Amino acid sequence: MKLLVTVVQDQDVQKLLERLTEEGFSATKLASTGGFLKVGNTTVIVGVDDDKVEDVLTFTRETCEKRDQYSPTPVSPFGRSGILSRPQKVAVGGATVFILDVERFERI
Ligand code: 2BA
Repeated sequence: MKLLVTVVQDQDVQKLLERLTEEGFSATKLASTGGFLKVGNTTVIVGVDDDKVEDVLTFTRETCEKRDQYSPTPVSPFGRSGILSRPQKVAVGGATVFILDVERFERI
């Protein structure tokens, strides 16, 4: 069994959860915040059998979009805010997925 820990943009989470539920997967949604942009995102955790990992990755690819965002805090090329600072454009998503081995799973 694997645990997929997936960071997605808030705009995509509803589509992803609907798709996972339709396909019979259980998922848990956690509010989270990106360390770089310091804006809200969502972390979705899904426990699945090994042979279902690729299915979940496919649903994630199909529902989570890549978008450009600007860092809210100006970032200077010299590493701190200042007169030369300007907002930085970064490409966010579709999703960041960590795939972990699950040693044991119990539903009690
Ligand atoms: P944030 O940390 O807010 O990062 C948002 C986007 O900013 C990232 O998109 C990436 O394009 C850029 N970025 C992040 N750190 C950067 C840095 N040190 N220098 C320059 N640009 C940087 P994604 O890669 O799609 O990541 C989206 C969100 O996924 C992240 O939000 C974070 O919450 C999570 N994430 C990504 N990689 C992670 C990792 N290795 N460990 C833990 N969480 C991660």
